[in-house]
Amino acid sequence: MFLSKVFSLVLLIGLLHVVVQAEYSWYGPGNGYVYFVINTNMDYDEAESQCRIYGATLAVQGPKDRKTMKKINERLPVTTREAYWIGLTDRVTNGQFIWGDGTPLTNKQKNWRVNEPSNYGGYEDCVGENFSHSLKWNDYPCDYGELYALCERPE
Ligand SMILES: [Ca+2]
Ligand SMILES: [Ca+2]
Repeated sequence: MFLSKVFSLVLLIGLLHVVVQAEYSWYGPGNGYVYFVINTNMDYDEAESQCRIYGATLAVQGPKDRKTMKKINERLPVTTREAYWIGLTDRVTNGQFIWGDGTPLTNKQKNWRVNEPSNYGGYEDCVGENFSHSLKWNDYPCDYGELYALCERPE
């Protein structure tokens, strides 16, 4: 009897945890995707694999569109306070930025901070948003371990 009560309680807590995560952790700005910030400092590859744990990738569709990012910034205020990796790199060919979905970065999508991308030191190939609280992008070394992760998955 006692054990079954404990079991029920554990089950209830488990269910609540799932509901809370679904309700509060992921935010959908209405573009068919939902967003979540992992608020620990990571390099790019760690960020990518951390998002994968949640069945997500580093955000691609959101950062392609400023209106969507504005909504995300309002609902996930951490995105206005901290810098975070997005799914964009020029690892294959320097200067040619490719989104995580395999599409090339277009002029319309570009959101670089002034004087970026700098490819500083010749090896900045991974992109983070909200550089110096600008809401804009900077190319960082991929092994720079000081950014959060903006994860995205289909709604
Ligand atoms: Ca580069
Ligand atoms: Ca840079």
